This record gives sequence, structure tokens and C-alpha cells, in this order.
Amino acid sequence: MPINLSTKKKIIAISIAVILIMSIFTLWFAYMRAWSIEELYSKLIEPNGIQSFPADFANTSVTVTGIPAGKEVWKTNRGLMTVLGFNVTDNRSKYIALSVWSDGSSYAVGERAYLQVTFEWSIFNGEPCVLSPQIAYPGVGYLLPIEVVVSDVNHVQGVYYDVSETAEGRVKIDLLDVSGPCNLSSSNCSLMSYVNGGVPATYVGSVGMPDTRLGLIETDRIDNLSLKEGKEGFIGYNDSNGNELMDAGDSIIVGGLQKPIMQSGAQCYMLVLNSSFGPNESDHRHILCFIVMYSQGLTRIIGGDYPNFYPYCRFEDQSSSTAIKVQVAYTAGGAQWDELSISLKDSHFNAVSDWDLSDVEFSNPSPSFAYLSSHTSILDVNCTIVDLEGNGLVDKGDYVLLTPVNGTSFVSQDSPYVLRISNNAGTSQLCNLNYYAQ
Ligand SMILES: [Ca+2]
Ligand SMILES: [Ca+2]
Repeated sequence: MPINLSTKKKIIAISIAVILIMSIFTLWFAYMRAWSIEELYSKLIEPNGIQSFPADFANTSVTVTGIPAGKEVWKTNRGLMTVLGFNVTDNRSKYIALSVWSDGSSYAVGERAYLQVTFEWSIFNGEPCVLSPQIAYPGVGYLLPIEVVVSDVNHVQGVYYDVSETAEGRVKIDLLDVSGPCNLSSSNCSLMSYVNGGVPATYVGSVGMPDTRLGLIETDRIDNLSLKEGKEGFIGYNDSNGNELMDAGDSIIVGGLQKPIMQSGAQCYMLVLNSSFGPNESDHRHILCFIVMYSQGLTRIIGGDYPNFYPYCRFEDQSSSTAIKVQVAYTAGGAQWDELSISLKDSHFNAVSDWDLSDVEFSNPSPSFAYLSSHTSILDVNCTIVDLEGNGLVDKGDYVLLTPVNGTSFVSQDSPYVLRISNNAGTSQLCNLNYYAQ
């Protein structure tokens, strides 16, 4: 039977409608439907060792949905970042972490989350690739913890510094505390840049020295810090007190640092200070400073619930013949008094006191005092904690004073009392003092 004109029109109209519906479905399937974590994971490629996405993902955006297995809120110099960890259910050893610049209050572990994930052409340590600002690896959520690890290495060596960006876009490293200051003439400094997509974690060895065999090039060097200037003019050493020692108050300025244009890009650097010190300069120190530049500038993790981020404090011993007094000389990481425990043990490791400060009352307003006491058969001790600004934070000038009372004395034994101040989790010991009564 011949098909009349109106039937032909109907068929054409239906065909167009079907094509349209299929196109919309294809578009929806490709971009608009929420992706599962498994689907997102399956799209990852690894050219040149960088976890990234195929070229045709650039300038696209998808909604990704999954149930977070973990959540951490990090404090950074650019604000709060929340990192959500998702297990890839069909590959239990794998996971994806998504990062969001917020306090993360709208996400909870175990509750389904929907996140917008965008893709863009980017540059990671000199290597072009398609990345996402929301995917933690190899971006911000992955790089920032490296600084925490590097800081651990420095703190073990008795070196504390602060890093900031100057108005001119240079990076300033302020030395806050250096135990056993080193001669500038027996110290050198090297600025290393990560190239070819080098992923920093693989280059920081167990002793904290960057491995120069892969993905790192030296871009400037001061052979002898008393020269104060790098060969290429990128590094400058400021001996602020002019004593020719690397010590607290000095600073290092680093220039010539690249900032990627794209939000997901990163350029990493490692500044290495090598020093010899001690008798006959037989001790060696390698101080590292890991610098990450993003499009918004220097980015650092400065606190929050990153699991290995411990508060650091240095207490100065100001004990007298009758009392133990330790005063905070330097602190980093925002330790709070109510997160600490104080313990005093005698020479037989018997606890004289074990105070958990989590529910201790501090007076108000500043200076704020907390009073504790303990009584044993040989010793009665009063403990006063002074929070100078009454801000709840363990910071410079705050102190702990332990005084024997009721006619008892620290002198009653010949070996030392041990004072320990730790965080409640027991992961960080902020003060460990042996007190010998006179
Ligand atoms: Ca100095
Ligand atoms: Ca305080």
C-alpha cells in the first residue's frame, strides 16, 4: 500500500522525535546523570605517571554520587577544606578522595553525597594533563599532607618555621625556633623544583632527603649561607640578628616560583637547608621546606583533623629549687589546653598525678587560671595552669606551675620526677621534663 504524504510526515516526525530522545538520553547518560564513584574511578588514566583524565573530559562537568567512608576537615591558610574519602566497591584496595573548599557540614560519613566534579586542562609540576580541582589526587588533598610529614622531620631536628607568601608573590620562611644554632658558613641551601609531573611523596625518603634521581631539578643554590644570596638570585638568606648563625628570627626569601593558571594545577618545590653543627661540626641537619603553589598562591595545611597533624610545643624549663615551672616558648598547630593531659611521676614511675584537662574549669576572663591538685602518701602537689590571654590555646607565655604543699617536698627522693604534657590521644608529647630537686 502506498504511503501517503501525511503518513510520511508522521514517520519523519516520529523519527526526529526518536533521534532527539536518543540524543538527549546519550547526553544525559554521558554528562547529566550522576556518576557513581566506581564510574569516576574507571575513567582515570595514568599517562606519565599522573592520575588524570582523557583529553575529551576537559571543560566538562558531572555530578558524582557516593557514600563517604571518611571525612576530614583541614584548616589551611586559604580556609577550610573538607576531604571526603570514598571506597571503590568493586576494587576494595582503591578509593577516591574528593575535596571541597568548605567546612563540610553538609556531608556526613555514611550518608549519600552529591558533588559537582569539573575537569580542565591543567599543568601538574610542568606536565600538561586533564585534572579536576575536586579530586584530591594528585591535587591539593594529596599534596598538603606532605608538608605535615616534612614538618615532622624538621621538628625531630629541633627546627620550627612558618611559611607565608609576600605581597610580591615570593615565599618567606621565618625561622621560629632552632635548637643548636648552626654557623652560616657551614650551611648551604638548595631550591629544588619538581618537573615532568614528579609526584613529591615518592621523592621524600625515610630520612627526609629528597631523591634527586627523579623529577627534581635544582633551580638555585647558596653554597655557603654566609654569602646570603643564591647563584640565580632566587634564594636570599636574611641573618636578621647579624650573628652569622642560623637561628630564631632569621628568614629565607624564595622568589621565581611558578603559579599554575588553572585551579587544579600545582607546582611544587623543596627548599633544603644542610648544616653541620655541634662539636667539630660532626652533627648534620637537613631541614626541608615543601612549598606548593596553586593558582591562588601558596597553600599550606595549618591544622584541623588531618590524622597525623600533631600540635607542636616547646616548653622552657623555669623550675626553681621548690617548684616545677614550664612555660610555652613556641607552639604550632593550634593545641588547646582542654586537649592535653599532664602527668607527674616519681622515680619509680608511680603516678603522682594524671590530669586529663578535657573537663577542667578555667577561670574567666584573662589571664585565665585552672587549679588542680593531687595527694599521695609522700607528696601533695598543687598545679596551676595559666592561660595568659584566656584564649584556650596553648601559646607563648602560658605556663604550668607545680608546687608541693602541706609540708611535702620534691626533695624526698634522689632521682628525678618526670613531668609529661601530652595530647589526650597520646600521639604527641609536648613536654618531657626530668626534674631534679635540689
Ligand atoms: Ca642569625
Ligand atoms: Ca593561651
